[in-house]
Amino acid sequence: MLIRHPDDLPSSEITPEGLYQNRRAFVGTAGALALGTVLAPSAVQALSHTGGQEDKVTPEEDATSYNNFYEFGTDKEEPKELAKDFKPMPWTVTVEGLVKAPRPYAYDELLGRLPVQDRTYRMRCVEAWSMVIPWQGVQLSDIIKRVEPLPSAKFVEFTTLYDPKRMPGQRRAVLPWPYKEGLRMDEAMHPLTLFATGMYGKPLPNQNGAPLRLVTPWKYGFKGIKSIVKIRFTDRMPNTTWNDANPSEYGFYANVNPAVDHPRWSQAKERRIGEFLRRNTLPFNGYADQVASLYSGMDLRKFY
Ligand SMILES: Nc1nc2c(c(=O)[nH]1)N[C@H]1C(S)=C(S)[C@@H](COP(=O)(O)O)O[C@H]1N2
Ligand SMILES: [Mo]
Repeated sequence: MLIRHPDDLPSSEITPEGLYQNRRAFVGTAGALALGTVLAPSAVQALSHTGGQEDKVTPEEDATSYNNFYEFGTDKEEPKELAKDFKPMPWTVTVEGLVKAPRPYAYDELLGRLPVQDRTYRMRCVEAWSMVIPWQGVQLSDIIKRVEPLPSAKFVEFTTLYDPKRMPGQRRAVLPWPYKEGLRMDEAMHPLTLFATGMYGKPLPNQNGAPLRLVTPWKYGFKGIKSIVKIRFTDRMPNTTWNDANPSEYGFYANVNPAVDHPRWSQAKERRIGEFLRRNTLPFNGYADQVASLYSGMDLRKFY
């Protein structure tokens, strides 16, 4: 992510047209998930404002073999291979900070009986490629309500597992471990924001962040922190890994914005995996109707 310009990406970035699948509408199988939950009525119009262009679901094979997960290697092909023996369960998420009862939650205790959402979202990576992924998961707002933050909580910080024995990429200091991300409380409570537990109707593959990862579809892909073991509520804007590693290139907000260039390349266009011609990148990744009001009055060139 720090090193390569999008135009230098290997041809493996571009899916051969032959792999292209013509699946417009994905019908989810929430029952395949191990949460013992009910499928929620689709409260949110997930795909909207495609800028006149069609959105097709990215082939599962591409979404599970071209990954960014530095805990399992810095090359896009490495996570699938290096994470294949990772055992995500049992899993515990520690809830800390400005919350009524800070304590560890077993995975099922945190998520059990919350409605499972089926949401097909566009994902736009800062490296100027994009995908369309059918996620299953729970609204982060439902989890936050369950753990009862205090009114003084203004931000939420998320932390990935740190365990170099299980995550071989952590044996090298390619990033300041553990990986961290954060959201403002209103972003975390927004109905588009998911904790994904599955994709393509199956439990989340290890390389995609098993057993639990964040999905905020109006933000660049790096916000989507994987394999989350800690949720901390705070009254101060938390540090984030990419901002710590390279503050001039990655800000806290990370809202998809075609008008604000990355210092080393433009964000105006993107290459959808599986397509040849580039598409125009849309403000807030096409979710402006749902989320732009969160940022009214903010200078989005300054708060990138
Ligand atoms: N813990 C952790 N989470 C992470 C990353 C990472 O390296 N470590 N990479 C991020 C980046 S830059 C992207 S683009 C997405 C990629 O998600 P995917 O592999 O499921 O497409 O994961 C994000 N979440
Ligand atoms: Mo990314």
